[in-house]
Amino acid sequence: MKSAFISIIGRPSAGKSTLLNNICGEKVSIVSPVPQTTRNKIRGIITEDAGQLIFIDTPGYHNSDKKFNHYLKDLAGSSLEDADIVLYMIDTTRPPGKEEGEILELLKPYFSKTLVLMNKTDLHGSNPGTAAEFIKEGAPEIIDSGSVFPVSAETGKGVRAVIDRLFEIAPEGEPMYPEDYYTDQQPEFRVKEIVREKAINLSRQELPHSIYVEIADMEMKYKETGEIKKLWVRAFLVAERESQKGILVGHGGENIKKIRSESSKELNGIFPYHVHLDLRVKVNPKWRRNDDILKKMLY
Ligand SMILES: Nc1nc2c(ncn2[C@@H]2O[C@H](COP(=O)(O)OP(=O)(O)OP(=O)(O)O)[C@@H](O)[C@H]2O)c(=O)[nH]1
Ligand SMILES: [Mg+2]
Repeated sequence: MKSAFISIIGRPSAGKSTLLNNICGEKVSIVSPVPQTTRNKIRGIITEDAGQLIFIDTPGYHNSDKKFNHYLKDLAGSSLEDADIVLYMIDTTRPPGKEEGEILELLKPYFSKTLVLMNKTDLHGSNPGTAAEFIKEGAPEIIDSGSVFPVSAETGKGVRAVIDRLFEIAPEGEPMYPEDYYTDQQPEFRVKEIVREKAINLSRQELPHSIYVEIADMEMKYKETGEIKKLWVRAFLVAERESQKGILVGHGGENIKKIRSESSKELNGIFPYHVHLDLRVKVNPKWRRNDDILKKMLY
């Protein structure tokens, strides 16, 4: 049996989380058009006859002096050491540029265990040739070993070839999780992430980085048989400023109602029991500069 930890790394919005979801066949990691959506190491798992692959989705790698970005960058970087295999994802619709060069530099010690995925090949603007040139220049050994794969994380094109290669090169080992597991995330974390995704996708571009979700209260209700009947959750969408709170709430509370109903719909599709969500908005000024909050939230 094969068993491997596989870290997915790349620039913000390269499509790392989309890939993870496509591989697992479930919504494991939240996705949005806004860069820096993922803030944690998210595990997604697949088990086949050949063995088990455990994928670790990471925050988009982005250099910036802000404390918040340092945390995210460290999370992504720290996932490399422990990984058996690294999937380096490039968005072929964007020119490589300086940021891509920095990632390649970071990956240098791990080239021998790195596969390059050229993503978004389904889009008109995709230019895999430019991405291949970039890799050829900075990491010729990866090209030489045939470890470059064109894919579309969105449509799934080319993804099976990557999985087959992963099973081929994965080390021997026993599975770490039961075979029906596709993620190890706790319900509380999944609720927070789904609500954050809906809030990002229903907000203006400048808002998403300023929000996080806090669970104030969560209670499982059981049937007499001991089965879970209902999960009752009270959550807060937390913004940095009053003005942002206003945007999240929307005119007559319209926006927050929409965030709540879209979140509820998705949560009820994910969990095998009914989820009741009570969602409110509050302000926590400058939370992105607060170490205590960041430590609790980003891990
Ligand atoms: N057309 C197309 N869109 C894609 C593809 N992969 C990702 N996207 C889109 O690109 C955007 C970013 O995707 P994510 O999966 O959130 O990217 P990410 O790398 O996880 O981003 P961060 O978490 O911010 O680092 C979303 O709007 C996706 O729908 C692809 O193969 N084709
Ligand atoms: Mg992501």
